[in-house]
Amino acid sequence: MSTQDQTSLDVINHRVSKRLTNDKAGLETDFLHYLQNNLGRELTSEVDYKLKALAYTVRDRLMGNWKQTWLSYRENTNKRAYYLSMEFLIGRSLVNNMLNLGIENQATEALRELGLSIEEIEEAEIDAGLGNGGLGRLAACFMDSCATLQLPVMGYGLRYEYGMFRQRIQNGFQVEEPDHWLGFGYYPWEVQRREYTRRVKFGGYCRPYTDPHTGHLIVHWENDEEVLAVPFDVPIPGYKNHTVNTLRLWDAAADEAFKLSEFNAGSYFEAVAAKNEAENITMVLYPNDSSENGKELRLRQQYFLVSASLQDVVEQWVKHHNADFTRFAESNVFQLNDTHPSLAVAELMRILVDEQHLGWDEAWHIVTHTMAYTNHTLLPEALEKWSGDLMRKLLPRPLDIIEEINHRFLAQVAQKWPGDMERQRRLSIFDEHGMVRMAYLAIVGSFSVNGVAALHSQLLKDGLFNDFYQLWPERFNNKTNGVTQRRWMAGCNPGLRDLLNTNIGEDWVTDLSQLSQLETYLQDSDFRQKWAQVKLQNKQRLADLIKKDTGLTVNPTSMFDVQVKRIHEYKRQLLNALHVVHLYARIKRGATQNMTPRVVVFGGKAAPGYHMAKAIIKLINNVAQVVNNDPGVGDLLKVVFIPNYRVSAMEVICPGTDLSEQISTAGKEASGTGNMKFMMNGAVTIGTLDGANVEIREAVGDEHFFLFGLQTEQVQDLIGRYQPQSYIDNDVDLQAVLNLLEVGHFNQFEPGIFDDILASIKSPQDEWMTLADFRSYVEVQEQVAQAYQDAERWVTMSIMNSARSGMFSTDRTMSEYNRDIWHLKPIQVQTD
Ligand code: 26W
Repeated sequence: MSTQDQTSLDVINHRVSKRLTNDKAGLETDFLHYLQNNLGRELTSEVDYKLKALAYTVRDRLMGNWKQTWLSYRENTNKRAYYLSMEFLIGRSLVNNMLNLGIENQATEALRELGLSIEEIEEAEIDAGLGNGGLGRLAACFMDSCATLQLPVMGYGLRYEYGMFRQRIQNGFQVEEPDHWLGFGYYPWEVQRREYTRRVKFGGYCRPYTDPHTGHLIVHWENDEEVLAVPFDVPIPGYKNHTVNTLRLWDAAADEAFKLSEFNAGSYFEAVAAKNEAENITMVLYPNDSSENGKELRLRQQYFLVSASLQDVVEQWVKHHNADFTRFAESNVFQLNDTHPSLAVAELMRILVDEQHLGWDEAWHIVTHTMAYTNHTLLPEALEKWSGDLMRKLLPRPLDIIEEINHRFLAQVAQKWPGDMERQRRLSIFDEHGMVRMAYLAIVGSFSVNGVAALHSQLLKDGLFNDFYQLWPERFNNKTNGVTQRRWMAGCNPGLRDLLNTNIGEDWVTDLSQLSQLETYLQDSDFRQKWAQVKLQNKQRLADLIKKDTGLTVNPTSMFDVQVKRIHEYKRQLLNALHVVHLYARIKRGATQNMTPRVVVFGGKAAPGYHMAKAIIKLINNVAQVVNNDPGVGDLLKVVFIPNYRVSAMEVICPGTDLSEQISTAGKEASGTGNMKFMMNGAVTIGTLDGANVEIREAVGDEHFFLFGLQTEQVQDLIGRYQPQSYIDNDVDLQAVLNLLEVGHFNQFEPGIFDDILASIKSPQDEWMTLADFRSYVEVQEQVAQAYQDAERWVTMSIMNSARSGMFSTDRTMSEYNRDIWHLKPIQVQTD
């Protein structure tokens, strides 16, 4: 292009970008432009169109900075990080993007002028539910914080056509419905980038041959089927800082030209139908958290993610560095979100050795200096293992490579512990049944291994990964989780946001430690009153949601006692349910003196194949049915199961909560992150010493935290000699509760449906030791109830929880990942 052309292009570009103003008038013009000129709709048309018009208006304002960010990173020779995750639980994006752009108020005003309510439009956005729970939502919070910290981090994930299933409650049972979140149109926040399409291999076999020119042994992966990986990019704006990072989600597509030519004319139909097999790969998110099921399609998904993403990074590198890999390791780092993307260790070896023709040692040096692994669970049933036979069939070359990695690794083990065959057996990446232990592959291939809360990281070193810790102590570290206060306070709790802004300024939005200033307001009665008012308004908002979703009317002056999270035995929704039955029994026998009216709220999805979890949902709903319809109970107790718990529901739930239930069996919850969202929004926690609860209690002080239950060590000591019957024998309350359940008080016309639940908690084999903690839970719940009646004491606790929640921002978490693992330099995005 001539200089002349360039100058006139600059002029035009300038004009185009100046057209996009962030004032009310500019937003209004663009909104109407999209609604009328692009979508062909009127102000009176369906809300979906107005949402789309507003989303495009907002997205336009991200595009310039997105490109600038991309350019700054490309020009820059500094290091970059890639977050590899099978899940990104994004939720809605409209409010978040407007907030980070700083155009929320102007947009609200612009729409008001047109006679529209922005809330109604915001409510119409469907959650991008591309994740199960904690691990997926954590990835989304990380992306937000990295952009805000101006860190050059890119997310890589899968663009599932069906995200987390929608949960409907029918006659008290969970019913799963497909979540076709993309609807008929497409996702307004994504941009397809076909030009970066990659090809991923499956099947076939390996054939070694000698390069005639160099004499080197080369392995060819042949006769494979290739699936196209088409990237869709989602912009991730930082908070008012011009940075817009990228989340790249891969969509699987068949290579039509290739496929059709393979078949003769007679199999045309089969050839077209075969497209399905390729496109199936990104069809649906597996809805299991914490139990792996070894399905072939899941393995395909994992390899698809890893292969497309690594090819993407390596090909860009080759384009700009002419296949010189000497600086690759110091310029790139991959963070593996649990073991789900741990095939990355083998795949990067394959790319470097087979495709870039590096020697094994050089390639291994690169891999072990660029891979970092985060563990999110200690539960044995959640630890991934893949059958070697399945891998041989689907991924012959990566399996070869894993065998070679293991071979060399075990030689190292033999050197450190000569003659210790037992140790070699224990540490082998392949178990005695030829299954590949994915966590071991991840550890052997990574320079960093971290847990997600202090206790959890300690337990990894002491237990699960102890052998590896002895071998490589320097690899192990802790990174306590967090959540982003942009979404989980500023976005979802406008009442609190305004109160904070007027009293402590706005810095807390990017520096959550500023919340400690709240402690200076503890004696300020005007402030305290406003604090209580905000909470009450948020409880009214939650009450409205409950009314809309369940039909039940609840009183917002009652204590709102909330447990929302995936349904799992280790999280012990059952313990909470037993307490509810206990309160009900108390009311029925008239022991209501001094009782605090409560609304006990549950919410969460059960994995579709997890029978016990589904039975727990049914139990909660049946208890709710009986309690809520008993005229003798009234406002003293209401029980709610909110259907279809998801990110956007939590945005209403956490601001309106008084009591946060974090009651897992000690040592089982890696961290928890819901606990942090509640704390920031001024809820008080009742919890065990588990996961990040330990650090929450340390931060807020034990007088502002309700602790109960066995500790990790006590739980471990009890294994093998746990006798639930002894707790029953010594506890008349527990007897009364179990009796109501056993006589079928909550399932009068459904005999036997809770037998499995009863058997499990009464079994000496009950891993979760629910009955062991019943007495201390009930007693501490009584202390909670009394504390709530002392309104002044409760306000103090509420303010203190928020004030001391500063360290639970993912801004802190990401700074620590960067300081200890990534070593990236923040990059200020240049704007004109
Ligand atoms: C293979 C099936 C499967 C799928 C997902 C196994 C395990 C998982 C995840 C590890 C489950 C998960 O989300 N774990 C949660 O991660 C959060 C973020 O670190 C923690 O806060 C939670 O304590 C942990 O349960």
